[in-house]
Amino acid sequence: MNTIVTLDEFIIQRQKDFSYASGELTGLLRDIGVAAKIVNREVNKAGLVNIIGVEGSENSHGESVQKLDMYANDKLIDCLKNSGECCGIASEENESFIPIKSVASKNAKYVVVFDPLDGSSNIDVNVSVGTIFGIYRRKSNVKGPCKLGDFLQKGTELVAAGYVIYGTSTILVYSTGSGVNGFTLDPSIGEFCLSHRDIKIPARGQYYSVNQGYYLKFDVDMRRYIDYCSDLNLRLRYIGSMVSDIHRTLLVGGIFLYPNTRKYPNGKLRMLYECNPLSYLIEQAGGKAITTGMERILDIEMTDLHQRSTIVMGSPDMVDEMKAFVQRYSIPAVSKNSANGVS
Ligand code: AHM
Ligand code: MG
Repeated sequence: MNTIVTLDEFIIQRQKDFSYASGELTGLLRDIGVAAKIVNREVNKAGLVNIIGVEGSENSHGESVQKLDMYANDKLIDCLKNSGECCGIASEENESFIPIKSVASKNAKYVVVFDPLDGSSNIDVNVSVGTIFGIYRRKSNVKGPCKLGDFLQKGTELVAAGYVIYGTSTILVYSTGSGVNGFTLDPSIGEFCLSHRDIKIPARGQYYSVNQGYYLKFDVDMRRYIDYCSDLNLRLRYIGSMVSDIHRTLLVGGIFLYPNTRKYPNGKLRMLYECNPLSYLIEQAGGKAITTGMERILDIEMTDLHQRSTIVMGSPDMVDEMKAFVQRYSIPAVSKNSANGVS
């Protein structure tokens, strides 16, 4: 008989592997797991209760906020506030970070960043959405409140990151820097159970994933590369929920792209809440993540909580090939400007 390993058992087991671990990170991960179960319960019954639909407010990016987003946001904040292991939170749904007063005189060492419900435009049509999170060790003094600088750290400083996908099954995938593991929620016992041990992304895959509807709004380099993917007979898959697109990419390989468009000249996806945590996971699984300017995502300096970036990530050979392709065929700056109608 196969032995079931629950998320809690696995986290505790892993803590024993690190002699320096104090248990705080372990506690945080467990609290995120609890919040994920609560959010999962509501996502699953979204069609039954009057919780779906636009709430009527706008988030800090000027986008309409849906009720389930706010529910997930509130639950994650509540769970983390009560944990006592976290001194501050930054959420995609909040303009500023939220300092947390120390609980039971603990001097919490970590800050948590998250996108509570990524892909929210998909909620009303029953397509998979997800929660993305990242954990950083604070830079400021543990005796005082957390500061902006605790959040504006490069992705290389992440101590843990993960996501939860609320899909055909609910799966939590995380890494603390020594590989990536996935846990599927067994609703009959209410536990996340180890189902995807030590995930390794294939070196290549059959899929490219990009919003092809924006094709004419992409730079010529990206258009050519997308044509090349099509010429290679790669299959196009684009869910429009980054967690779902990255989950597929992680398991079966492929390349995911969100280049700059006219509407989003710096790219749409947020560094802190989407690009960094998911790039960390992809790298931990053996993949690569760069900008369309060929810079490693995890090396990008952070200047703003809601900073955006372009992104190309996935199977290592495919990202390398994209880089080589664009470098080989890129139009020199002068003629590129004239190609875009700029004189
Ligand atoms: P969100 O955080 O507001 O849901 O936006 C992020 C989402 C990603 O999940 C997804 O990859 C992307 O936006 C889809 O954008 P588009 O519809 O422009 O292709
Ligand atoms: Mg998002």
